[in-house]
Amino acid sequence: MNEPQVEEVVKILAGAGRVAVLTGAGISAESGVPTFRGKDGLWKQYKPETLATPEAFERDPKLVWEWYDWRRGLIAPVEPNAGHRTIAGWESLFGEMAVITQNVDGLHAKAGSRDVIELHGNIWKMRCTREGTVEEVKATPLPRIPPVCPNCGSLFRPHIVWFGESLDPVVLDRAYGLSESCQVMFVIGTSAIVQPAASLPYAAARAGAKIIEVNLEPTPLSPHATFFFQGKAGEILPLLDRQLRKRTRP
Ligand code: BJW
Repeated sequence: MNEPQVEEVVKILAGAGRVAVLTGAGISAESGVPTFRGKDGLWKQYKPETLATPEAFERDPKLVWEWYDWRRGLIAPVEPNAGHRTIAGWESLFGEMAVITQNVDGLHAKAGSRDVIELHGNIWKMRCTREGTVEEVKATPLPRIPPVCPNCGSLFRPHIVWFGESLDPVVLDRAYGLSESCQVMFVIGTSAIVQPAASLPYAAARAGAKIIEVNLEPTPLSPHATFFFQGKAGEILPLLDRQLRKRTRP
């Protein structure tokens, strides 16, 4: 890593009180959770339109639930990695610190982050298609596919935001509020193309925040980021953290 760049970032972080972190599938990749795009991504094997749209669910709820049941089984034994843990540790370092994640795996909370805004929902939750009630169900494999609401017998659906669906306006408002009030925004492990999440770093930058991107590869955001660190989140974040702690607590 470029040492003067690390030094500069650490200096900025040491003086920052309000930090926001936007994460994507790449932060969980080192824990063994597949990403969506890229050579081993989920969308290489499965078509989003057959599995991650409301139309797909209407057409074949059993197929969609089988896919989610498989993913839930994959994620259940997975542990947060050094990237998630470093981010969780920052809650005690910065006055205000929030995690805005596109991930549905729950690994930020498992790592100890307390303020996590889940833009695209949570794979451990399901929602009644009739009543809109949300329930957390951790069983894997699911005893019945597709699952139904115990109250009214209607189909449950994954509590996840699919393509073409709007994000929860309360959740999105909070994400914009944090983006527009932070001094530093980390953007970690996201291809930075799925809207409206991809717009948050630009909103932060317009409001004066420094943008620090960490990714294995450059993204459309990279030319606009204040700093771009190329590499694994699970290596880069602990390194920045060590340097920062050396500086703030010599
Ligand atoms: C590492 C690493 C390591 C790997 N360390 N890095 C404006 C323009 C055009 C289109 C639209 C628009 N506004 C809305 C749309 C439509 C659509 C959209 O954005 N489409 C784009 C593809 C263009 N958006 C929507 O439909 C959203 N709804 C909406 O806006 O409603 C209003 C509206 C609708 C329609 C039109 C206009 C307005 C909803 C989006 C919901 C996204 N849902 C999904 C699937 C959930 C299903 C599930 O999980 O089961 O959420 S899509 C999928 O992508 C998932 C992710 O959260 C999301 C983002 O992916 P992410 O996290 O970036 O992952 P990857 O795989 O893409 O990238 C991983 C990155 O990590 C890579 O860069 C690697 O290099 C890196 N990496 N290992 C660091 N170790």
